[in-house]
Amino acid sequence: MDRRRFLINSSLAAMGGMTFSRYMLGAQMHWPPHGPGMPPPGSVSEAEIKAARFPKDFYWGTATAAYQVEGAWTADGKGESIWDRFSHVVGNIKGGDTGDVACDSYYRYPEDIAIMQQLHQKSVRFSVSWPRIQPMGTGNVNQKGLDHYSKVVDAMLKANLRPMCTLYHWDLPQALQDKGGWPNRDLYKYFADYAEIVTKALGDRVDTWAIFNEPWVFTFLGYGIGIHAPGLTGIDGFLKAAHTVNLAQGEAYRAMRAVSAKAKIGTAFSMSPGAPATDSTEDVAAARRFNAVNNVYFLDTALYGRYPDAFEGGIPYKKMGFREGDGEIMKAKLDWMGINYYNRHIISYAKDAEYGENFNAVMPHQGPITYNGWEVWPRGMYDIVTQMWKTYKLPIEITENGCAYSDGPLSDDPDKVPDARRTTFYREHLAELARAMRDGADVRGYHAWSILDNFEWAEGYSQRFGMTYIDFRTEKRTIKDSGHWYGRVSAAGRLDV
Ligand code: IFM
Repeated sequence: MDRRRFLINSSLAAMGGMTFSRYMLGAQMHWPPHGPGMPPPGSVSEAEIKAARFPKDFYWGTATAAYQVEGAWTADGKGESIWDRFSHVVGNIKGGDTGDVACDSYYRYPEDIAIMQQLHQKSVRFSVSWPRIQPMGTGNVNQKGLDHYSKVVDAMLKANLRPMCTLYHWDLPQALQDKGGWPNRDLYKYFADYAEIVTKALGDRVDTWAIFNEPWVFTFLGYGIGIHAPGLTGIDGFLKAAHTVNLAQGEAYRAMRAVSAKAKIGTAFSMSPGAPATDSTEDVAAARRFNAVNNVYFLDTALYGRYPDAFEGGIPYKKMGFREGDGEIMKAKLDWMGINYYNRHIISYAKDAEYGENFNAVMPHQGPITYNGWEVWPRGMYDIVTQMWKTYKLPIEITENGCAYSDGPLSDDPDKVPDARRTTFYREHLAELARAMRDGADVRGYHAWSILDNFEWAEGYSQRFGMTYIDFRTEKRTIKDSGHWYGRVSAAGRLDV
């Protein structure tokens, strides 16, 4: 069972009695209907696979995040993060796992980069840990933290990898949580200071930046329903956190731009196509609200300086702590948008008297299901990329796409990890991406999540998303069959390899 979705579904309790949007697994839901003579749901034809072509300068890449791979949680003057604090509380993470050691990539990054090089990679998405740079979240800069990332970036460049740096992938300094965390509006200025510090230190070598990773996920799961750090619940907290993050995105953008004119600045958004369950006016409007809150709640704010229409009954400005002039602060003329695509939803109207998103979002189980219960739906890649391209005409990078399967090394051949389902997943999603590009979408790169099995947040080490198997007792890395396949694809620019 996908615990994240399950818990979102049971969020009514977590929200202290208040109702909120309902995200559900739809094990019984078959949508759209399919019958005899139709291709297996969600699959992509061999003809499409063969037809897929990618430009020569396409950025073939993989992605990771600091807390999920680095370990070394107290090394070299690093401060405590909300994930250190949260994972150290028994019961928060499956199996009592923590990111204290994770993949040990803080020390083993040369080995990880060598794997990427072996797999003909051209881009690597990684994140900087804010508490390594500013242990208390404000003020004093920890030079050792900056030196570390400087070495990492040099190693990436030496391996001919484009470093794509994410400034915030969820590990807020605990000292800032002690001041109220993201619902505290002051954080938008603190974050911009941090963004400036990192851009000054790395901006001579890094030119592609993601300000945030999945702002909806970390504000909703962390402050709305409490299954991620810092584990808080409540509608007001979520709305306020989201608003501060929107302000921070604009303020950080300006701080970074002032340091580097050549920086290409975007954000990695979690996005999911949401089709209405029927063509009734109510379901169609509900699907629009789903798109507003789930996909573009942090994008329209940047591009237009205003919130999208996410709630029946209007935008709850008061609850958000919105002040006059905030529209201008939120604005950020992003150079590109990052799409993290994992699955689709089917949306129907649901009256939610206390709030106003008023939809049910169901993840169908029509396609194959991965180890964490997510439906495999390659067509969703085409749908979301095309939708975003047509709406915004901004260059796109796929900043994440991937799947959890538990395959491990063969007992009689420990250097081999057959994971055919993951290869099929990537083949079909990439074919759908190529089709979107053929139909006009300007997509510059693709980052598989992830190069390594790693710490999957509340799921600990139980979910393996990597193209490289990690033995978490020894930290031995073994490239899975899917990784070798992806290496051939990256070298050839084709999927029929
Ligand atoms: O592991 C996460 C990542 O940190 C953010 N996007 C989704 C991935 C898989 O759940």
